[in-house]
Amino acid sequence: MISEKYGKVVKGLGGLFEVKLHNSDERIVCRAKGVLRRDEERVLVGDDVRVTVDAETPDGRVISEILERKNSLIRPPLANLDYLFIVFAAKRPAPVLETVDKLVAISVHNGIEPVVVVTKSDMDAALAESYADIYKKIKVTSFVTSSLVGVGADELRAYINENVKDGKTAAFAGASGVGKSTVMNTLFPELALATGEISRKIERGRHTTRHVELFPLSGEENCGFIADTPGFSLIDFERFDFFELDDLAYSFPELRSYRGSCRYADCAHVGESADDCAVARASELGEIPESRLASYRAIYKVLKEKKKYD
Ligand SMILES: Nc1nc2c(ncn2[C@@H]2O[C@H](COP(=O)(O)OP(=O)(O)OP(=O)(O)O)[C@@H](O)[C@H]2O)c(=O)[nH]1
Ligand SMILES: [Mg+2]
Ligand SMILES: [Zn+2]
Repeated sequence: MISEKYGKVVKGLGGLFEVKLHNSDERIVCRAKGVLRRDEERVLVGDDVRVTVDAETPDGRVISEILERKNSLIRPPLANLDYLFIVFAAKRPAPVLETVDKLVAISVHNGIEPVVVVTKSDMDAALAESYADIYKKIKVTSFVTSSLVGVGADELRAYINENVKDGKTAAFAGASGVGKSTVMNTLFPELALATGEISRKIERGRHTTRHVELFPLSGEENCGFIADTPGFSLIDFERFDFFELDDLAYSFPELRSYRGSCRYADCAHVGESADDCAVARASELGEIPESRLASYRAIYKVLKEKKKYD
């Protein structure tokens, strides 16, 4: 007897996938058919899939189709995201805002709502607030938290409960050791995720979380899902999801309103003088945060180089 079931992939490890069936608590473990194990068409956590079940064969559960995706990311490897919580610490590890801004740009480019979470405010509350202010200024929802002294958890939980529902999916992403798993445990203690130490010498995380996993936020039908993901290392950014140079300015939302205001229609807003470039002018006036423009220009340079060789 062959039957078909539909569900969402919540975990994938060593060629086996765990699928939570729609409108049910039941989870089944299955493999994926050949073509769905290859690079471009690989099954991702977050995928809605059809599973073909052959009751007569052992191993007879196979993901036979990936249903249409809203979006998919390479890092973190997830499909159908609605929200990306971009997590970085006020200190230890010190944030690299260019990396944060890459994640914001990738979210915007893929139609995913970016949300910034600054952790470890107990280490330097003023610094944590100043980071959050950068993102508030450009109208990205931002939170300041400390899992150590219990700051910000109620606000963040309320935001998640209000928005991540009706089958929507959110993921926590960021460098290793910033406290992604810790903050998720503070928000939802029943998750009981493993958390790790920070190396004293190099002030980096130790890659405690090893795989992406999606957790239903309640047992209710059509609840929301949140994912914990392994922290990035710097090398990961070499193999990042990226997009065309021409799409970059659109992925920095605060630049959009200056479109058409520079002296030259094709102004790339890189290194132009404030006389010619409305973005440079806006930055001098403090309308655009300095670090954001610096990130934009750094990413521009990388994409421009890449375009040359494509
Ligand atoms: N001072 C302070 N330390 C924190 C806070 N949140 C987490 N930590 C510590 O930071 C370290 C790393 O936390 P994790 O939650 O494992 O970090 P992660 O982002 O999940 O790291 P990976 O799984 O490797 O990506 C642990 O030692 C935590 O105790 C915080 O708010 N304040
Ligand atoms: Mg973790
Ligand atoms: Zn310009």
